[in-house]
Amino acid sequence: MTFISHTGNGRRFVVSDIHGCLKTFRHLLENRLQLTSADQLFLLGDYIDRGESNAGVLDYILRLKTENYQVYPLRGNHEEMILGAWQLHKNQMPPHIKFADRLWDAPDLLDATGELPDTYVAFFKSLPYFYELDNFYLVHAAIDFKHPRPFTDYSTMVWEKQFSYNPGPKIVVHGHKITPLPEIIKRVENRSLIIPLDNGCYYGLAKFRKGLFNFGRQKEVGNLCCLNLDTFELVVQENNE
Ligand SMILES: [Mn+2]
Repeated sequence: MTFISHTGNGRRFVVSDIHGCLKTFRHLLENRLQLTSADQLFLLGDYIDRGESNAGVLDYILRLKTENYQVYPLRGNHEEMILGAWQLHKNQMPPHIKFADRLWDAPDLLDATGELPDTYVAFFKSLPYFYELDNFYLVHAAIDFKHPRPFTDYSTMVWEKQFSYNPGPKIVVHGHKITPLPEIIKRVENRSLIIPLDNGCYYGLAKFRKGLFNFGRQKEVGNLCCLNLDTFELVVQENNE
């Protein structure tokens, strides 16, 4: 079931591409939004890799769910990758090859024996590729509306970086492609049919800052953005890891 109804009077928030930045994510939810269990929180994937607190972000999301917060996480390409690597490892790898050698950037996810804990595997497997809401589609990367059955086109939904066609009427909110802040603000203000939310939060980490020249003006990336689906208010939280 991927249709999510707007229940009660709570707010509806969307956040994408947390990438291991737990402090920033918590500050956004707890201090800026003051999230309550009446609100719905949609997460567009890429919880892990790049930042330092990969396990921390997953544990926090799982804890919110346990505490009856209405959290709806989607699958990003980083979850797809780690799950694929894990399944390959379990099915095909000779036992002497450690899973850690196949992991890219999230060593803190592994237990003492170098395995991926069952709770994380179950979480990754549970993640859907999209949600449909009353006036929105939510997806990690893109939807190919020219595909005969777009919602079975899983690789586009987690990987595609080119996304420019949406016939409407529902707005698509997506992450995955780092988008400069002025462009995000413009798309939100215009209520565009395609709204990007990934502002490259992890570029606020010291180890990535030197990559910022790719984006021209530095102030335009490095924030975790949150969109209120009902008011179209955009909350921009600077990386504070
Ligand atoms: Mn991504």
